[in-house]
Amino acid sequence: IGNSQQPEHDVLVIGAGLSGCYSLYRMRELGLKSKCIEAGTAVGGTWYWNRYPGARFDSESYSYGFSWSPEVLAEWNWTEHFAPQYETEKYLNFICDKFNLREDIQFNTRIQSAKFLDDERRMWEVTDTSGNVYTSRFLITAMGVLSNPTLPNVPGVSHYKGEAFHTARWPKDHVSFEGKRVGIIGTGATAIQAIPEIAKNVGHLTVFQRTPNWAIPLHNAKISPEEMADIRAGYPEMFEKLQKTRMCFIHDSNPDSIWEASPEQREELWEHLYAQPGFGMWLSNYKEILVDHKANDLVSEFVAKKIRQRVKDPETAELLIPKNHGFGTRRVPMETSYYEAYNRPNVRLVDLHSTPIERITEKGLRTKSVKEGVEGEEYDFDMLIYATGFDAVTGAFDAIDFIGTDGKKLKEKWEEGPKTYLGMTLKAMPNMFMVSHLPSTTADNSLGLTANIWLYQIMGPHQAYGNIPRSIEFAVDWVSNCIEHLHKNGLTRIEAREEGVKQWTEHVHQISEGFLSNEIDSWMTGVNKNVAGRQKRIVARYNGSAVEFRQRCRDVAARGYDSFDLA
Ligand code: NA7
Repeated sequence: IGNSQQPEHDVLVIGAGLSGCYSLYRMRELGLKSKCIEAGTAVGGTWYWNRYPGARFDSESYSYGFSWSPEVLAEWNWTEHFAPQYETEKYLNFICDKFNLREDIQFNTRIQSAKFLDDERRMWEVTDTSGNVYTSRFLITAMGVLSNPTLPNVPGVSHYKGEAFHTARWPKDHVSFEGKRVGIIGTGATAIQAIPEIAKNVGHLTVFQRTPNWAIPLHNAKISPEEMADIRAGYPEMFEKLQKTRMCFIHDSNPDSIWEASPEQREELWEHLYAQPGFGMWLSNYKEILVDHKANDLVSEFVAKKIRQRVKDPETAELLIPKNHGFGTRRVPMETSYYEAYNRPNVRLVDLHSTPIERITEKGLRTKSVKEGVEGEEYDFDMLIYATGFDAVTGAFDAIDFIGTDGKKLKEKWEEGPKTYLGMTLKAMPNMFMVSHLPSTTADNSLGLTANIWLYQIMGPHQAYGNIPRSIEFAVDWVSNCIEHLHKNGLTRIEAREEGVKQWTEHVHQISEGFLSNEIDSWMTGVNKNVAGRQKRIVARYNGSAVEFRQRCRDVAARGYDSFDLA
């Protein structure tokens, strides 16, 4: 521990995923005494914990990788257009080896509380769950947006005696499905990746679906060495482009209006996009589809038609087609033979709307009847898989007692949704920076609400979202430039102002107006029915373009951070 006036560290980073590792790299580059604390046994964050079958990117691998190291770009080869979990985990380990980052990472350590000490000492006192205390001038939270898994709020979860896994806590050891009766709860982006993989090797798989999602084909493929050489040669151009697109994806936005296209032209565009790899159907669609119910109905009907074509049993197909939300208004899962999995004789879909889960039992689970003529059933399983998602965005913050200068816990202050300045800083939490939370996307309605704005809302509270590593790089660079500025000017305290937080939060709310997604429950609107206090929709994300978000943050830096209180 440092002495009572001087902290032990200049910078403490919480989390050793993509954002934590890059933060550590940059802080060490500045010559600051830095330490990173990680709950897991190794680096990787999302790509360490989510090792369930089928886990992979749905942004193009080369567009997801870091851009800041020419050596890494020159040496690392991606082998698939959408890399699987293990390849990404290996990638981050490769970076940590290369820059010796691991020597400053402490594993197996979970942070419990973080308190800003009085203004004289100007440091954070951080305590882990074993009671060890760390002091640091600056605190960087790099805990991820989707890092706090949740189990279903049904009785009996602890009673089940068979093998049970949450997809975000998947074991490192091989899990065999051979000949087993497996039940999986959830049909979000995770389950939609896992189900076809599990179905290949399982005795019997029962999928419990509450809300169906509009999934579209990923069209993954291997990358040959020749293709990788071409990708590498195109890196400068590609990264430049990613700085210009609203969501930092390689997919171009589409300025065209659906109302100026004939039915044949629409069909032609949608067939083309449906056959494209990646998020094109979501990001390169007509500009109205995420803001205009009528436009959204048309594209939803196209995707419904595809589901009907691909699923042989008409009743199952109808259950898989969302009826209460339109295409793209929730996070669009990307799939590889997901719909075809239901054509296998050993896969069954159970609709939880007609028979909700009553309880988890010792042997499996029991559903109950809520509709006349549809009976509940008793299911026995050898394995139960919870693909039930996360307490997203602010969940990781709620799991730690952050206490600022006003003595209040952050969790209490964010009950009505996060309030941030630039999505990276907070009032009453001096010297704390958030680099991987939901960046509130700054959608600018005056530009016209285009399809691609919405995705932005994913990273940290109120930060620009989209292709997450692009947002991470920007946030980490902005924070390190800020810390460097403070250091050079002999400043040891920075705090967002009430006025700044108010304006930013209003801006975030204002730019999110008009999106159909605001009318839908999902983790992106902060709703998690399994968590008390997460029943109400909030504006957690920044719905504007990354381009504008960055410009606003750069302007603040260019003015010498004069919108902050500095001392
Ligand atoms: P999601 O997208 O939050 O999906 C969780 C799924 O689990 C979803 O289908 C839920 O149904 C279902 N769920 C949750 N609780 C229950 C209960 N109690 N009973 C039945 N079904 C339940 O999480 P994912 O892990 O799939 O994806 C998260 C993100 O990770 C993803 O968007 C990517 O960005 C990466 P519901 O929809 O709530 O009715």
